Amino acid sequence: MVNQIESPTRAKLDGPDKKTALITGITGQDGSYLAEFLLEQGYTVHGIIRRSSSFNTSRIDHIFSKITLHYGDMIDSSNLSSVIYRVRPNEIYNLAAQSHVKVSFEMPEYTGESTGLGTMRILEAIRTCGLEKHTRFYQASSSELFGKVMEVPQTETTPFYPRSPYGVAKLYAYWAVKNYRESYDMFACNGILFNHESPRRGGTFVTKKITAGVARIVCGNLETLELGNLDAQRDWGHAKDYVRAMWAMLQTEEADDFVIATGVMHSVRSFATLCFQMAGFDIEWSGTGEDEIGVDQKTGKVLVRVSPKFFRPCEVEELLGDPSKAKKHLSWTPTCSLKELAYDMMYYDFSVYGLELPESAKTFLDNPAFQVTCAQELAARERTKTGVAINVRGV
Ligand code: NAP
Ligand code: G4F
Repeated sequence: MVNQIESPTRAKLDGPDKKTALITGITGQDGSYLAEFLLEQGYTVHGIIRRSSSFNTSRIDHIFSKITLHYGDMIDSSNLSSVIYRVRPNEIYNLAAQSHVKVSFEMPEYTGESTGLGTMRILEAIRTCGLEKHTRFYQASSSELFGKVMEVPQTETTPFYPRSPYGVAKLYAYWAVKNYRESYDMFACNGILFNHESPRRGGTFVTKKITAGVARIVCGNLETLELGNLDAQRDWGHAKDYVRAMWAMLQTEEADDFVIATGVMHSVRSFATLCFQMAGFDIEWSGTGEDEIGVDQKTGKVLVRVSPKFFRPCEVEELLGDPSKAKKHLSWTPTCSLKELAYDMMYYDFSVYGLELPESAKTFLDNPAFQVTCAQELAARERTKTGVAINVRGV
């Protein structure tokens, strides 16, 4: 596979109907699924990628030859303006962010710069390039805005109460989007997305930590999985479903903000229980707080223990979204249940560790015909192993 990073000349104008999209954060979980989805819709897809001392494109290697990448960073406004000026996108999806809530307590200023001000930089670049009537803008807003929730479930009108530097940065970005919509009549939308996961989820988010942890325990690579707050509850959906909603928001007549969620909430403990059960363990929980453990009933082995090092200075205890507005105005509904999501992630992580999920895992699925989404990723891993997928970049 031979590819190039775009040289700094202006992009050619495509045919009248072919739309061009620019994705910040294209190397992330959502960016990679969105790029695939937009290619399927016939878009020309550009993405902004950070310079890294090691390859950071594993999630997009399988579409590398179909997209154009530009080096950039959310904290470099002249670079962002220059990319936007050259690409003249019809749609910008702003997904780039320091997206880890716990890390934001350790890097509050950088999180504010990239996740908060970064959004303002893009909005201002659209305006100064004179593209405010040409470019539609999607902002990756977050259910972390609701933080210490003021009502259950949360809707587009629920008051915000962020509980981390990440949430505070996203709040700034949320209001910047509203302000530019009202001030300059820009088509700019906030997608207030609740947690969404997938086989491509970053390894330090709790669902992926659990699914990969179970696979590592099965293959003998990990003794006990250490987690933080097991009582936290989240409304978890599949990232593949959620990128459809991002696109749908930019296809409406009028710019607006939408909650995207499944409307169902589960605890970290119950997600872990489900995953261990899918792998054939009979896990039982005992103790409370920092002393709680999850033990395999067959062997007496401690599978999970709590470590305070994963606690946050301020916790968001529960998040539950009401996606009614998106259902009504975007005709959007999630297709993947929590059990299917867990199965998809477990199937992938087991394959990564050279394992197969037991046949009995399927009995947890309400729909036994469920097809895993990770066939492409697994094929890409095989190609990489055999040395076929070597990217040659234009630098
Ligand atoms: P992710 O996997 O962490 O991806 C983040 C992306 O942003 C990566 O491509 C990363 O590049 C890039 N990035 C980080 N800092 C940057 C910087 N300073 N300049 C340029 N690029 C930078 O996140 P995700 O789960 O796909 O989420 C996408 C967006 O949705 C984020 O804004 C997140 O905050 C938001 N969101 C996510 C969820 C969720 O549950 N997933 C829910 C609500 C909102 P590298 O690959 O080089 O690190
Ligand atoms: O998986 P998490 O790290 O996701 P969190 O904090 O909800 O943030 C994610 O979702 C947001 C949307 O609501 C996004 F905006 C954000 O970018 C990110 O994608 O943690 C989920 C819950 C938390 O309550 C955390 O305290 O799981 C709890 N948890 C328990 N043990 C753990 C762990 N979280 C992590 N990361 N690691 C643990 O060991």
